[in-house]
Amino acid sequence: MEQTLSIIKPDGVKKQIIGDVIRRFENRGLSVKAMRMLQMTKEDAMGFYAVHKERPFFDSLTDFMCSGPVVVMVLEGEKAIALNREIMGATNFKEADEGTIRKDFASSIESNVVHGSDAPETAKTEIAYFFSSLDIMA
Ligand code: DGI
Repeated sequence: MEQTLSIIKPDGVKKQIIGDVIRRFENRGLSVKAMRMLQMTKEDAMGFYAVHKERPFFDSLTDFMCSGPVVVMVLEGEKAIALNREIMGATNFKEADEGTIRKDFASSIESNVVHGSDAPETAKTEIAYFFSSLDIMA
């Protein structure tokens, strides 16, 4: 069993597709082990995406991520990190496979509805960014 961090980004919350997104995870065997709605500050978003701080889109990305509430979740399952990313689809929705969340709901490369950790080490640090071990169900 593996855990990963999932975020339904501000565009997903605004589009009122929280339920649709979680349904897709659960349909594929991922279980929600922790969940919280919050609104990040600019500093929170900059910290979360620090790995991208040299990228030209960093300011825009972090503005977007604190533009409204998000839903953060810990998802658990077999190969949860890769499975979550498969369900999400490619970063650029134009390149995303049919039936993925981003293909069906994203409206730009930035407003792409969901975030998912990309490796075990990042999953660990991203989960710890939002949750304490007491928040995560066994
Ligand atoms: O792990 P991902 O979210 O699929 O992608 P990532 O970690 O490479 O990038 C993080 C987010 O940054 C991504 O979901 C959307 C945004 N992003 C990535 N590449 C670009 C971008 N935004 C803009 N405006 N332009 C980009 O080329």
